Amino acid sequence: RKPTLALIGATGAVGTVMRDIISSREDLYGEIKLVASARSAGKILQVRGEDLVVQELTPEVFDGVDIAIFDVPDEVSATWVPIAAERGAVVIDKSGTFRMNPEVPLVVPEVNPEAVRDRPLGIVSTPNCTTLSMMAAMGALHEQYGLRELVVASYQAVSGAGVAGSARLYDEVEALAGDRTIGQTAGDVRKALQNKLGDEESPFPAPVAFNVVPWAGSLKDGGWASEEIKLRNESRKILGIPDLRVSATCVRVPVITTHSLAVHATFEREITVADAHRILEAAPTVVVMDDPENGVFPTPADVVGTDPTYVGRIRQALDFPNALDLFVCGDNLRKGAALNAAEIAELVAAEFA
Ligand code: 11C
Repeated sequence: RKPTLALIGATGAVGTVMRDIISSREDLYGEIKLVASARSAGKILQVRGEDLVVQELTPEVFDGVDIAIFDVPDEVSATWVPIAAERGAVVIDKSGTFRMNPEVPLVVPEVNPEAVRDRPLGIVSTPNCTTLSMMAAMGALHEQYGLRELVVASYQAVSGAGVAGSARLYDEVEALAGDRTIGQTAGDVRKALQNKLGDEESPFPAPVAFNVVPWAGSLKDGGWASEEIKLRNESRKILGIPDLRVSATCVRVPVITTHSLAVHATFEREITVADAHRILEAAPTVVVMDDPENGVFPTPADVVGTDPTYVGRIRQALDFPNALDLFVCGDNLRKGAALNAAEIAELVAAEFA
């Protein structure tokens, strides 16, 4: 039997990509329901070439649903994921709410697909897009060389903050464009944005156009940003290395979509650039773009809208034994969010075959 699928948060940044991904991959589903808040209910959206009316999020909407993919804010997931699970759906949740719950598997199909079956609450979580951007590559290297430490700096796209994040960067770029005096005096970018955009709300704590912002998420103990803590905890859980040493600095950059990470990874034994190339080239969802002599490396502009994890700038660390430095790019809305959730849904759908 083909399972019934519900997409909750169907109108958001990830929801839009999700509809596209579900429409372009193997069609494993019977009925598909699109679900969103009361504000978006009644809209007509397309999936698999069909027009569907968006339904309001209510308990009854989950009746008859076998698999429910949630992409909604943490607090909405906290309320509604248990309701969907109680009504019999296997829930795939993109929020941060359940990821570290020991009874909820946190799944990246390239790394720990078997974990999807161990779901006592009927809930499977999908990781944060920053963590996900490096997991396929780091999982492949870990399998053969044993990962011990990760030191990471992220370069995160604004669409990580949803539709409002992309809108803000477009607005800021438009507001600043054409003035070649901007960006040369402290505070002039802020002032120009205030003049042009007034008090329009930004999801970012500083201008993101003509700038980089060393902050993503909310404040945690010790001055850490939530995104940095997620990257540490989620990497440990997905890779199954509870004592993995992780330190991260998460930074927002003026890129619409595709997160990048500069990774310094230490392994149990020596690993050469050739070893890393061999392993990563054999990993089905990883693309190696690494030819320094010809200026070949991944950038968000070349990666956005595609599915793989791209790795380049692979170097053996000069002063640190058993360590590699590398640069990873991944579309934060596709593998970072919708694609990973769709791949988990496919693992669950296979149980209905
Ligand atoms: C960002 N990674 O780029 C975040 C968004 O825990 O899923 C996703 C937050 C999360 O802002």
